[in-house]
Amino acid sequence: MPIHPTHYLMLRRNLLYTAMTRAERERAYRALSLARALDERMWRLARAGRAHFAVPCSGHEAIGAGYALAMRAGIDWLSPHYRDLTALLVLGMAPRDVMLHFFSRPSDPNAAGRQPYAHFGSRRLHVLSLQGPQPNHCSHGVGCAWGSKLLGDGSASVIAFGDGGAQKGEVHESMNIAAVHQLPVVFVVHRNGWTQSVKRESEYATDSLVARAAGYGMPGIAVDGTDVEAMFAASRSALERARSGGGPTLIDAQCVRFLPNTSNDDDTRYRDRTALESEFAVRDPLVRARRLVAAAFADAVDAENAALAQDAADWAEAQPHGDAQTVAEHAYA
Ligand SMILES: Cc1ncc(C[n+]2csc(CCOP(=O)(O)OP(=O)(O)O)c2C)c(N)n1
Repeated sequence: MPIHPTHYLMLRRNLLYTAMTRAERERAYRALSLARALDERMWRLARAGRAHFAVPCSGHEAIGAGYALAMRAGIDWLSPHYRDLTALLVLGMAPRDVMLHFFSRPSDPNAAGRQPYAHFGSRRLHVLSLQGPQPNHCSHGVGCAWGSKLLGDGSASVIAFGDGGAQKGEVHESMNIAAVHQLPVVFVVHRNGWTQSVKRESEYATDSLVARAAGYGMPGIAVDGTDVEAMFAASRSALERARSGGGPTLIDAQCVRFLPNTSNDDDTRYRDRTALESEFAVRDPLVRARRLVAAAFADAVDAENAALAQDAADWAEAQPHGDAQTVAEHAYA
């Protein structure tokens, strides 16, 4: 058998993996519902001109929830994709902190109000700072995983990026060096089939990206990224492999980007919203996750999260703006 056979696993509920416990399902639903409530509120606020930039995660929620639930918060490390709000929430970011970042207030714990929304980062939560140029954080994440190996501290890293970003040399170099040094890392591609307004066919010539794993000598797992249980199972097995010295894995998580690329984008100019809405009706990760919990529980959580999102937005918007005199703080030069 080759050293690192690529496994093409199409994970199906109750087939190849142990399902989540009831507590894990409820935790997952809570996170997906909170991410959706915050996402929708940010979208409306940006559209209303109350904040300058929103980066929606609608349709991507189950991917980040899957790996964040399988990570050990404060021990493992995340180099997030910018649609990773759910992962941040699971790892412990409070809704008010998300909104401080969204409103670019100086008390924003992600970027001290210096970066547009979705440039996540938290030393406390072990989330590496996300850079504007995509996906530069991949090599930073590999450096972090290399550090874990050198220290022998048993921590693992998750590095997430989009399928457009996956066409950059940065990802090739990151996956190659992670495999060469058998680093404790899980690469996750959020494969929504779009790079802003550019469709998949113009970015890469294959239906999926999982086969690339074999080229680096690591296993690849293809998973339905709108199924939080499948995402959790894939992440858990890849993280266990990383922690036990087995080296890196690539997870190809297919999903639907339901909203435009950002609040600066108008996707009606390049895709058919009616077809998208039909697809999302069956592939909305929140609707799918609802089936994993009791209806009364889901209703109560949704109501609680709507109130949390409103409180977080109202509170953060009322926080003081930055002082122009401090603009150069946190800059190296
Ligand atoms: C180097 C670089 N080029 C272009 C951009 C502008 N940009 C921001 S998001 C984005 C789309 C990236 O698509 P993908 O990686 O597939 O992730 P998705 O948005 O689909 O989740 C682009 C081109 C950027 N941030 N960095």
